[in-house]
Amino acid sequence: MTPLQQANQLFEQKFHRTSELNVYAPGRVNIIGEHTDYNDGFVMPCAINYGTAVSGAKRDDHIFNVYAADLEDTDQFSLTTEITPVANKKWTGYVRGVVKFIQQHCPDFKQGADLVITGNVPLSAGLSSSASLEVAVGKFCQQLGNLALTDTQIALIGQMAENKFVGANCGNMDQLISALGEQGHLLMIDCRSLATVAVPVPENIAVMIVNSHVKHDLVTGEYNTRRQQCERAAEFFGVKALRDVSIEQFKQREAELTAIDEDTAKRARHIVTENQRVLDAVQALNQGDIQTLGKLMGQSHDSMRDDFEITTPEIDYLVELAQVAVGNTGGARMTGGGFGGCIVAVAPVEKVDAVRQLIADNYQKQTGIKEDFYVCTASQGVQVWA
Ligand code: GAF
Repeated sequence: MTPLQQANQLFEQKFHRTSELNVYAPGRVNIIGEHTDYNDGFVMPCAINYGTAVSGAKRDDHIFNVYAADLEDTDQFSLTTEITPVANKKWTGYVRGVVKFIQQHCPDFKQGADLVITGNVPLSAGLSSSASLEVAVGKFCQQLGNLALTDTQIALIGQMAENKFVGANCGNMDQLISALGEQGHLLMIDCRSLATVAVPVPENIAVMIVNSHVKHDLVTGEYNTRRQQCERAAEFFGVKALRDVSIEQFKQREAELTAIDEDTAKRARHIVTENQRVLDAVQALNQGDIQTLGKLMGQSHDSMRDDFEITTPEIDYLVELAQVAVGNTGGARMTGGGFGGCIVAVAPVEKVDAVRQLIADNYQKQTGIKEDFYVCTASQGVQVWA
């Protein structure tokens, strides 16, 4: 059963009526361009065939009555009083935060609803389950209230909810791809101008995701530290964001920055070179050159491991195995925020079994952890179903 069918069914069971509005928003995997989004740079993710569904119907009051089916938990709040966070119930922040910031755009939005939420994005795996929830809830509200909001605005509201309500200082990539993804395509996003370029996934090429099932507690703290280091580097170069520093400009002053703060110099080197790798990857894909894409993914991983320092031994090992299995026909790298989560591998479909097998034979033996392996489809962004 799809998440939407499930949400529909659960809605009927829970509220004894038929849902009037059904929305689905996907998670994402990032092919290349990591931690570049909050540096106003470039990313190239795709939406995946795992996502979050919201089914609901209007109430005749101003209450949002929410059932999170997967957590078997509920939340109620009024749209006519100030919306505030609930302690120790993190998931409610994604819903409440989105509704709160929608009201900042559309102050007349006070329509109550009963809602059921369910999804199949693996949680805490770095595949953007929270962004897909934010975008699904945002789209639900837009449809419910017939609000003049574009999908891009909904994505940015989701990011704002995460930054200012949930308290995670993320960039805009995850929400944008969940809102704007295109079936069969990767989306190159300029995270400053928000311009997008859809790049077709070449025929016969598979996008594989391997969940390491490693998650470190320090994710939020380390993520914020990386952001601060990037901001410090931008200040050093006298620019708004590291997006504005070319590789040549970086090299000219690299030694000077290293002498002041070596870590900051390394973080900047990752961002400056990663932005270029995204642009090169677009070009390679447009020429159907998967070998070059694979090389760029490998360089991106090395840069995340050595310069940005956001990988773990388990993730490095998974990447190594995937790289051995795909050889020079494709590539592999860590994907997402880091400190665990998933790797992504791209290669001709006939390589899928070899990648799956090599990892199945070795990863658990080496780490004691069993991985999950997915072949995913580049999918459409947020959608409304009658
Ligand atoms: C997380 C964040 F939410 C994104 O904004 C992005 O920075 C990503 O890590 C790293 O590329 O998913």
